[in-house]
Amino acid sequence: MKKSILAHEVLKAIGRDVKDKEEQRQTVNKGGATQQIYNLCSCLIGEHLSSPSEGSLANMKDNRTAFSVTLNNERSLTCFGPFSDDRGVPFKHVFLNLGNSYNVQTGIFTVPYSGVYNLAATVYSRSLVDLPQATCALLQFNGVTVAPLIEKNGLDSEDSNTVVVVKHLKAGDQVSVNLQKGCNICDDTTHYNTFTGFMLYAAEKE
Ligand SMILES: [Ca+2]
Repeated sequence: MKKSILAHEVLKAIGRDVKDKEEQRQTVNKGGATQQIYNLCSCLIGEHLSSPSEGSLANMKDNRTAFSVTLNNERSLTCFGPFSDDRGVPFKHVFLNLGNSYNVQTGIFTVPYSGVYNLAATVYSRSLVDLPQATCALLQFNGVTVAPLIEKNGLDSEDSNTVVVVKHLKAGDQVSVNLQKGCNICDDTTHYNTFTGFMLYAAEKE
C-alpha cells in the first residue's frame, strides 16, 4: 500500500515536471514569436524612417523658402511715392528671408523651386498735408498683374487694401508689388505695409 502511494506521488511529480517543461517551451516559443514580430516591426519602422522619409525631410530643409517684409521701420510715417511712373516697391524691413530669394534692393521675390506658393500683400497710406491720398499698387507675377491693391475713394483719412493669392509657380518666376504712378504708400514702425510669401509644397509646374 505504501509503495503504491509512493509510486502515485512519483507519477504526479513527473506529471508536474512535464507540465512545467511544456509551459516553459510554450513561453519560449511565445517569446521567440514576440522577438520575431519585434524584429520585423523594427525592420519595417527602420525602412520607413530611413531613406525616403529622411530624404524627404532633408529635401524640405534644403527647399524651404519663406519671406515676410515691410515697407520700412521708420520712427515717423515715411511714404514711398508718388512718382510719375510705375515703380516696384522695395520693402526694406525684413522679418524673414529664408532662402534669400527676396531681394531687398529691388523688392522682387524670385521663385527658387517650382511649387505651389502662398503670396500676400497689404498696402496702406494716410492723408498727409503735402500728399494726395491715393493707395494703388499691383501684385504682379513676371510683370503681369494678378491682383490689384487699390483704395483711393478719399472719404476718410486712411486707405488700405490686401490681397492673398495661392499660385503654382515655376523656378525663376518673379513676384513683386508695383506702385502705380501718382499713388503712394506710407509706413513706420507699425508695419502697415507687408509683402509675404512662402512655398506650400514643391511641385513641378505642368
Ligand atoms: Ca479709405
